[in-house]
Amino acid sequence: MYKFDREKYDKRMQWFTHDRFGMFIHWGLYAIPARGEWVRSTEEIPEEDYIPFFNEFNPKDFDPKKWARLAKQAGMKYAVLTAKHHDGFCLFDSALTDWKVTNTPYGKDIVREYLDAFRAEGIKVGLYYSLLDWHHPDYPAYGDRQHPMRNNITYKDKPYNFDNYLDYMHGQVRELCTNYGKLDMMWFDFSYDDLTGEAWRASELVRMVRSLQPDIIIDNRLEVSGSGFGSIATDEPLEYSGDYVSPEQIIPQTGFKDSRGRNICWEACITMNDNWGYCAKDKNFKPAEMIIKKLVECVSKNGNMLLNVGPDARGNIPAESVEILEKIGAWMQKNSDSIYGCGGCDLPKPENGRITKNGKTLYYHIMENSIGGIPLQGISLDEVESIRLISDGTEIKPLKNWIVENYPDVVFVQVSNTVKLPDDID
Ligand code: JFZ
Repeated sequence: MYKFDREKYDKRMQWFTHDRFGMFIHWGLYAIPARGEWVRSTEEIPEEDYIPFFNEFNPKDFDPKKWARLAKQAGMKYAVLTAKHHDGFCLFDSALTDWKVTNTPYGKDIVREYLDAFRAEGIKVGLYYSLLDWHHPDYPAYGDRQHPMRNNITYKDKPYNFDNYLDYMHGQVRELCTNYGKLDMMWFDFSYDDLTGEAWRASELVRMVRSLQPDIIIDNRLEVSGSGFGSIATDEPLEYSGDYVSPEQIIPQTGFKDSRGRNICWEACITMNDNWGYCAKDKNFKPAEMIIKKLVECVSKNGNMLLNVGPDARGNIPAESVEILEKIGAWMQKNSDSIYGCGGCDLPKPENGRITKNGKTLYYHIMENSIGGIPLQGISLDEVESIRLISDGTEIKPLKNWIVENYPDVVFVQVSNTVKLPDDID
C-alpha cells in the first residue's frame, strides 16, 4: 500500500521552491520543418513524409555547453529537455527503438551531452518524456484526437496492443532513470480523455522512477494536465499525483492552496514566442521586461517559471531568445536575491508592483511610477528595520513631507521617477 510521506515530499521540494527559475528546451526532428513541435499532428503528416527529417538530422552548431552557459547567465537554476516528444523521436540512445538520435547522421546521444554540459554549469537537470507517441505502432492512432493519423482510413482496422506500448514506455523511462546518472526532474506529458492515471500504469511507473531516482521531482501530468491540481491538493495524494501543478501558458490568478491551506508547489511553463518547438515564422516574442515581471509574479504567488527555448535545426537557440535571456540575466545579476529562496507574502498586492519575500525581508518590485513617493502598503513604519535599493544597496529613507503627514499609516519612499524595469528595494 502506498502512503504519501509529507516529510520526504517537503524535503525533495526544497531546491524547487528555492530555485524558482528554469529553462525548458523543446528540440527534435520538428526543428527541421520549423513549424512547431505539433507539426506532424496539425498537418496530419504520414510517417513516410516525416522520415526524411530523421535521415538528415545533423545539427552542425549544437553545443550544449553554449546552451548551459546561456541558461546559467540568465539565472536559470534547472533545465528540462525533451528526451522524447509526441513524435516519438528519442534524443537518447534507447535500446528499445531505432527511432533515435544515434541512428541519425548526427549519431551521438544528445540527452547525455545535454546532461553533462548542464551539470558542469551546476544546473539541475530534468527530462521531458511524452506519454503520447505518434511513432509507436501500439499507440492508438485512428480516432485518437491528437494523433496525426486520426482521420487516416488505412489505420482504421489496424490492430494495436496498448499494453505493448506501456511496456515500451516504462522501459524507456527505466533507461533514462538508470543510464544517465542523477536526474533532478522528470516531466511527463500528458494525460487526456481516458488516457490518464492508471491507464498509463502510473503507480507502477512512479514507483519505479522513485526507486531508481529517490530525490527526483515529478510533474503532475500523469494524473491531470495543465492547471488541474489533482490529488496533490488533498491530504492523501495518489502515488502518481506528481509533486507540483504545471499550468501551461498561464499564470494562475493566485497561488494554489491545498485542503489545509498549505501552499501547493507549481511551475508555469511559458514560451517566449507562440511555439515550443522551433517555428521559423513565429517572431511574436514577448519583451524581456515582460518576462521578468512575469517571473516576479510567479514567485510572488509561490510559483516557479519554466521558460522555453526552441533551438533550430542547426542547434542554435534563436537570436531573439538569446537576447531575451541576456536581458533577464542582466536583471538577475542585480535582483536575484528577490527571486531565489523567495515566495509570496500575506500583504495585499501593491498598486504599483508586487512583493516577494524571503524570511523577514520583503522585496518590493516597483513596476509603475508614482507621484509623491511610493507607498509601501500594508506595513507600518515601526515594523521597518531598514530600506535599501537592491540594485546598488543605497539606503532609502522613508519620506517625510506634507503628503506623508496626510497618510500617517503608510510608509512612503522616493526611488526614481522613471523606473523602467522592476527595480527592487528591501
Ligand atoms: C504539451 C505539449 O503538447 C506541447 O507540445 C508542449 O510540450 C507543452 C509543454 O506540453 O501541451 C499541452 C498539454 C496538455 C494540454 C494542452 C497543451 N491540455 O491538456 O490542454
